[in-house]
Amino acid sequence: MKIYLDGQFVDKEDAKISVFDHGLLYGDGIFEGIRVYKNCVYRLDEHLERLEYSAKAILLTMPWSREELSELVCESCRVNGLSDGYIRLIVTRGAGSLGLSPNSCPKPSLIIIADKIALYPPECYTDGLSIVTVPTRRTGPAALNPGVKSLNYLNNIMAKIEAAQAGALEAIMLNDLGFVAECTGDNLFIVHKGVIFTPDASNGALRGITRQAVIDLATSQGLEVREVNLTRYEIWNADECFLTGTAAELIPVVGLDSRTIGNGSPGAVTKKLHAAFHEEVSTHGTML
Ligand code: PXG
Repeated sequence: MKIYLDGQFVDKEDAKISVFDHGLLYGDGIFEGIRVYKNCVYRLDEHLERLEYSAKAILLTMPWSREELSELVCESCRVNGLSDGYIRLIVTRGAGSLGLSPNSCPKPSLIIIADKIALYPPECYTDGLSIVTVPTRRTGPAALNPGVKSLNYLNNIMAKIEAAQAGALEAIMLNDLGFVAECTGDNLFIVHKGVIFTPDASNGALRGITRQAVIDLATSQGLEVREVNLTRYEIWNADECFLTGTAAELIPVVGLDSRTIGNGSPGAVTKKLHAAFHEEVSTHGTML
């Protein structure tokens, strides 16, 4: 495996960064998780746009153009012979001195890993997940805006640990007001009486690329999608529930907090959107 690191492709064993990198010292940096399907990088432009937004939010000036980053992502797949897989693009603040100020970091680092990913066992996609709501809340926009895909995921990692302690593979995170924000690495949708609902981004949900793809697909199929405030109550009483994310793709949820959702198996709308999503990913994207 070859990793792109600051201007060159190096062996995995040689892909090393400084212990003074503020990405390591403070989680100061940003990233994107991107998928490639059948030699097409799915919605690459949207991922790079979100990366630029994250960079702007944390006042990190990226010296690479959108076109350069796009080419490097594609080149990383080509170099590794990866036609189907997962790309992790990371921009760290770079090496500096001890102390929080990014002013000591003159040069951000760019890392691109092109690899495979399997987030959940295959049977979870056919049977659905049973998940839990955890105590750790999603950070509010006045702290670290959840729209920033930063290298500091401790908030979500705490929630993931709490999920595991409760015997679940994923967790619902609420915001400080008690509304549903999202899961630790996925956005959440429910279906109720034929209408699709998802937490509005203002509730602390990342504007997921997969979330938007599913909204677009549902709308184009004549389904109504509403971005709203949701509580656990609406999810417990939904007919269907599913999660979306680049790594997770689209996965059904059939239980939450010991309540069965719908009839306890993946619903018709979920299955329809799952099929439409897989149809779309194999036909939309930037060719390698
Ligand atoms: N919410 C959060 C907090 C995320 O990190 C998503 C939603 C889904 O967004 P996209 O754009 O991918 O549809 C993400 C992104 C993992 C992992 O290993 C998952 C993500 C990021 C980093 C790691 O599970 N998902």
